[in-house]
Amino acid sequence: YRHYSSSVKPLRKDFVVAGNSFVADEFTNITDRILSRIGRNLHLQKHHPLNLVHQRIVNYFYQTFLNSRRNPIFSVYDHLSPVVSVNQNFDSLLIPKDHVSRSKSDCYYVNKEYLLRAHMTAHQSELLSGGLNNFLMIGDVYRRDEIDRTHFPIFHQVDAVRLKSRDELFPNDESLKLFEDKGNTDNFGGQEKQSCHTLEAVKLMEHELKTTLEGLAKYLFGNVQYRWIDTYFPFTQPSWELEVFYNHEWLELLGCGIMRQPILTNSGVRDRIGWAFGIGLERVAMCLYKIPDIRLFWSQDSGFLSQFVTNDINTPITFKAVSQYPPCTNDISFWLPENVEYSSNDFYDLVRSEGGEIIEQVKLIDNFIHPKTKKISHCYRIVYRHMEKTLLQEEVTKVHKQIGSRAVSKLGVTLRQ
Ligand code: FA5
Ligand code: MG
Repeated sequence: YRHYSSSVKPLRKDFVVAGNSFVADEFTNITDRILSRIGRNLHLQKHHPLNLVHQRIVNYFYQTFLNSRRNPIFSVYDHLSPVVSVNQNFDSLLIPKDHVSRSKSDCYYVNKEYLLRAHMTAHQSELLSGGLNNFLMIGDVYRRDEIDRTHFPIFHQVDAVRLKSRDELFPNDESLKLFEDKGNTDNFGGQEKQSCHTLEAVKLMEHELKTTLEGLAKYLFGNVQYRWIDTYFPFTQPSWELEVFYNHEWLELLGCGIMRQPILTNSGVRDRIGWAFGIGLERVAMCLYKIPDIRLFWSQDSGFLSQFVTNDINTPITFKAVSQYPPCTNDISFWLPENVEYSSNDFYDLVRSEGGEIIEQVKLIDNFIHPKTKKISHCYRIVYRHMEKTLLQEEVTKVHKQIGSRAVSKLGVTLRQ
């Protein structure tokens, strides 16, 4: 037996994520609560609303893109492990080394080499290297974020890639080309195309991409109003977002664009041009079924799940709240530590770890710098609400106090009275 005295913690700690063991290092910031949800795979659970949306999106691609024998051409990858390398999630997608999306305060790192994927696009390069031309990638993605009705640190995305050769894009004109030799493939946002592409190739790809996605929006939501917004992604150029007008507001449904050519060439694809997009499943399901709170997707309560049992994935379903229990709001104020780095996302994770399911919202409501000492004070409002019962103030007080003392011991803050 090896004994550690209680004051000396082993420096190297082994732990298991999705069936593989890892050694913690200074990058490790996954919490037990996050770990415990890996493998739930809500998108694969029969009759789950996210599974209904998943199936509808796959169906749309199966029926829209057929080969000459009338077989679907898209292949579906929905069992990919959520643990990916830094190379998969960022480098392979040309995301700059100093890009903010890489930071520890935005991502869940397993250690300095691996993280829980922050988007399904992380799998693009490996599937391209495998020689695929048309594919969908579906799974759970992980981002450290604020906590409210529409944000949860785990959500689900469908990503798609479609590549076309010169002959497929211009079957009737031998003289048209995909590429022109302009050498420069840098991505300076705002340009209408990458310099290696011909304008005619990009315009045709843009047209197919946009018609496909407008068709998907109609297939999901019926006749909705939509609009295209120019945007920027490091891995596509040009890039767009599709917004739909639903339940009286504009909703960002997806991001998309023409794939940056170096991603293809680095994966061994030299003779094709591609489009890609990524769409969030929770957003779609919340609108489609009028689900008011993103935490409901994690409910194992039959009152929730039984509402989505159907033999026809296209049946209109409107979620009905089983009952509404009152919220219980408590504030907490503290001085930030002076010599240690502090990020609000660390506090949000701590609140979620301590309070679990009864945390509805955490919001920074006051940020104050003491004029003399220059110390910084934060005040957060925490809304507690149980999905299935009325919370008593004394139960909440217990959790709230525990959050306070954990913030002191783990984050080095000093509570204010
Ligand atoms: C991306 O994740 C890109 N990888 C999408 C992409 C793929 C662009 C391929 C181009 C080519 P973004 O962070 O905007 O982009 O997320 C894409 C979609 O996921 C959003 O439009 C939204 O539907 C959903 N989404 C993003 N953040 C959240 C969130 N916090 N909660 C729920 N859904 C979210
Ligand atoms: Mg976005």
